[in-house]
Amino acid sequence: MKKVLLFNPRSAEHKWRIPNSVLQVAASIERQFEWVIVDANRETDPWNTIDRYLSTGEFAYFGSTVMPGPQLKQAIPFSRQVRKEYPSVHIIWGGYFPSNQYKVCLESGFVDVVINGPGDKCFPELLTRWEQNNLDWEDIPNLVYHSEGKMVTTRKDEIYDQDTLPALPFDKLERFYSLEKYFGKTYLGRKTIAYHSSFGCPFTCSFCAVVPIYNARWKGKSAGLIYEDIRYLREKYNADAIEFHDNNFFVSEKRTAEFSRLVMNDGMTWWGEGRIDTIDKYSDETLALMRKAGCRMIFFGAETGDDARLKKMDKGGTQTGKQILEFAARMKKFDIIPEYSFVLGTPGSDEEETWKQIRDDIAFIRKVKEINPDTEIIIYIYSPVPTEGSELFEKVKASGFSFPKKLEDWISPQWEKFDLRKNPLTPWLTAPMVNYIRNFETVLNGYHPTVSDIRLSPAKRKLMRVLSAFRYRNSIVARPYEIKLLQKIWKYRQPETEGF
Ligand code: B12
Ligand code: SF4
Repeated sequence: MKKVLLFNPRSAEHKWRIPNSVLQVAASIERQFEWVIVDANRETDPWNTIDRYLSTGEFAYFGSTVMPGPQLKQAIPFSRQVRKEYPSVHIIWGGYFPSNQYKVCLESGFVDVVINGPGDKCFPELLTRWEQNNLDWEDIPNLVYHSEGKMVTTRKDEIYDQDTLPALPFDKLERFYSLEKYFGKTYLGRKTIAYHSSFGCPFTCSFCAVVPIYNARWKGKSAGLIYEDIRYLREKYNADAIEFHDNNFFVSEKRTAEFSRLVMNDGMTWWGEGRIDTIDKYSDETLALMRKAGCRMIFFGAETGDDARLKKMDKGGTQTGKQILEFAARMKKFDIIPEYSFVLGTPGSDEEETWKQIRDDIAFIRKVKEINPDTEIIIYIYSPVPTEGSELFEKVKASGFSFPKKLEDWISPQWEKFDLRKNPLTPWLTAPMVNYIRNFETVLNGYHPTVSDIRLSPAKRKLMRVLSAFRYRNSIVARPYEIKLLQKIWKYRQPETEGF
């Protein structure tokens, strides 16, 4: 049997997290294939390590996970290099970028197969057939590849019962990289675990990359199994905090309450992502229980305070502007910090309406801050994802927007900004609009610096707040150079780009 190299391209400058994507893929082939992981976050020269492995001639498969943005900057050149120097090695990409943009990946000439969604069952099956020189893959789910000049997209499998999947091989990862260094110091604790406990999401927001892959389905690991992993990592490595990386950790109140009861006496602080309308249905008892069990902050997609636009975004559920405000107050009562993310810059019917939407959203964010000043605000600029058929995406296409036609174009500076949702190349957003949003964000971050930047001392926070007070209170946001300068000197961290 040939070996498999699993590559995690660099995704963060600091605070490496357990590379859960490739670790879960490794678990899926553990019994049949020998594998190694190259985590570029932990390498000074990742190509050198890849080359060292491949030059042994023992490897026939190079599997890379790819998120949009910075991971592409290594996934593209390294995959191209593998093809050039080791043409017999098969190249497989998985993760959110190739699942949503498979066409451009396959047309690159160096990606042989895209794993379209979870790889837990299709990847071992694909490798087994490849080993047997059997290229008949049409019945393997979750694949996209070229066959006889045509693109083949195989059927999507259901989301698997998470409790039946093999356990993550933490001990084997330790052979490549010391796990200690994966438990970074964050706002939540001295040693923070990154854990992923469910797949998909039951909703269909029209701007969200999870939707085309999971089509409103969700399945989570049971509370008991999550707790087993957490306890193992706590006992072995003294971890004291958890970032749940699920798209929607809180879908089931029962599971959340059960996990809270299990973790209650372990002194863990934790964070996860959820929906306002879902958690607003939680009882007061569950919310109190969660807080007591260490739930310190929850990330919510608030998106906008405008009910008509919430509807257009297919936000689903029952979220309204009024509820967003009331819920911020409710969270205050339970001492759980709501981290609200807003998506600004969705297309209006004309320039005037787009401007109005941006101004309304900013006014709404200020209102949220008045109601609960502890609310953390994350601002994204709308970057379309191909949610075919949604009203929003139809509008986007009608505006003349299209994704890059060549894979390499995704790593041009403009498209990188698009991925980071900082300055997208959407035809309806003018430069003054983007500047206005960015400048407001700078002033807001100056007046209300995030609590998650733990390097920012109380004195620095105070200085930044004093410096920004006049601008924030009087809504003067143009050219906030003095605040930008301080943020640059102090390397102010935005949790949306690098995590906590
Ligand atoms: C952790 C994470 C990060 C971390 C990375 C941490 C680190 N140090 O490595 C940080 C915070 C840096 C980050 C940043 C960004 N992220 Co991010 N991130 C995630 C998150 C929360 C978890 C990823 C994960 O570990 N999943 C767990 C694994 C087990 O699941 P999986 O990756 O889906 O893997 C399965 C399959 O996809 C497949 N698979 C995946 N890879 C491979 C590879 C092979 C070979 C095979 C066979 C199969 C396979 O099989 C796996 C097992 O079934 C996801 C959301 C999510 N829930 O997945 C977002 C997510 C991937 N990120 C996203 C984005 C957009 C970003 C950013 C680009 C932008 C932003 N502003 O957020 C930045 C980029 C910055 C950067 N520096 O790269 C989006 C992608 C959306 C899209 N349009 O495609 C997601 C989906 C969040 C979202 N809902 O919007 N991110
Ligand atoms: S609730 Fe969140 S994860 Fe679910 S579809 Fe909407 S934005 Fe995506």
